Amino acid sequence: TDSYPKDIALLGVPIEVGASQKGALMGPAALRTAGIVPLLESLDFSVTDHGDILRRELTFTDEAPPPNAKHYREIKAWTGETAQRAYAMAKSGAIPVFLGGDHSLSMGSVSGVARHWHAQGRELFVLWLDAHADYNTPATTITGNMHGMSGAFLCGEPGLDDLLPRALRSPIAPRQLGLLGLRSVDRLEKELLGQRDVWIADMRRIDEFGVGVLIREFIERVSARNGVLHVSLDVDFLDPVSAPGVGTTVSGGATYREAHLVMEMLQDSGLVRSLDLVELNPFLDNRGLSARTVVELVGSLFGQQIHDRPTPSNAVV
Ligand code: HAR
Ligand code: MN
Ligand code: MN
Repeated sequence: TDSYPKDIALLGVPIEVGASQKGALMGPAALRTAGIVPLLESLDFSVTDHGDILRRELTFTDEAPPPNAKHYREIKAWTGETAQRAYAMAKSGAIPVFLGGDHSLSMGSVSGVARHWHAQGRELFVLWLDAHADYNTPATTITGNMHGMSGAFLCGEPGLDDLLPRALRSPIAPRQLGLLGLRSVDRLEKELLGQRDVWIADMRRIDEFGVGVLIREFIERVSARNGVLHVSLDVDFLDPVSAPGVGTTVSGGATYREAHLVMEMLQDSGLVRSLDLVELNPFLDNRGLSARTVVELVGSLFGQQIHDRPTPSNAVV
């Protein structure tokens, strides 16, 4: 019904304190080095690269942080700025693509785009491609790492209530969230998720039914509500064979082709209006392999056909 946007807006969000390991702040640079801009241009998008949010320009508050939320004040500063930038980018009509940075950046990116779509009267669905559920709260977390709390925050779970000013927040309902690729969930986190109407396809379900059947089911949930879709791609969704450059690898992840099929089917759906690329840690990578893999997936998501891809497509040079 509405035509697909021809503009893509890139924003680097080099945040790393939400993760347990340092290095994700180099993610945006690695994604650019791997050629994300020329790739999107080759697919006929008009690309505007807004550069990176600069840490030194953030505003830090000095309130007492809640318990069990490491680097709360810094993440609050990133989240506020990211949410405002995300809202403006979505409002411009472009497809915002957020280059991370650890997964705590999604607290800002999704809040901003959700606020835009809420104002348009459209429901925003969020597809979380991840080994982890990221559905901890300060009450359930074991580690206190805030990249493990993004999904719960976005669904309005308690414990981080002052992270974003109310005017910048636009919580989604748990039924608008889909988790694909799970294989590492904490006990209390699982208990909380079990009480919510989140759509979940873990690796066991992918093995049994195939990722194509599952992703079609989720796409149908979105289109049945005339919704739009935000994709949040955590590099650890992929098996470490294809993407070792991430701080929290978990074996048994999505294969290279499974991940591409997800992207190709999302492209066919025409529903994707924004994207996070998170947790890439170039310090841990193998000669750019993971950055290249992610950029290739972006190609499939935005219309590159398998028979139009260079051969060999993922050679490490
Ligand atoms: N569930 C664990 C925790 O809360 C691990 C979270 C790891 N998160 C990421 N993002 N790598 O998915 O600490
Ligand atoms: Mn994650
Ligand atoms: Mn993860």
